[in-house]
Amino acid sequence: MAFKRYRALPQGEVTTAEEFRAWLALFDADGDGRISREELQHALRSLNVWFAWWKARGGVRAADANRDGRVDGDDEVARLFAFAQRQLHVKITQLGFN
Ligand SMILES: [Ca+2]
Repeated sequence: MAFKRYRALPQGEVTTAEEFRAWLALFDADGDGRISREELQHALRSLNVWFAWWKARGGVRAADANRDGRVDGDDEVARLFAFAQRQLHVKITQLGFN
């Protein structure tokens, strides 16, 4: 598997939807510009989030407004960002650290 681990941002902080989007893009393994449940699961695992599979499923459900199974576009990314802040019990400033 070609998936690599990244340190997402120089300061390791994600405070805006744009930074969140840039961080998410690091996990877009197939490069299609959309985040699948599997890709989100990798992203959450990199943060040592517990129950990454379950939370990735919840995150895609919460964010996927048009129900195509992927998180894409400004609106859906913003919804996922809101979900991450609300539900993941991960301080958003920890995003980007491995
Ligand atoms: Ca979608």
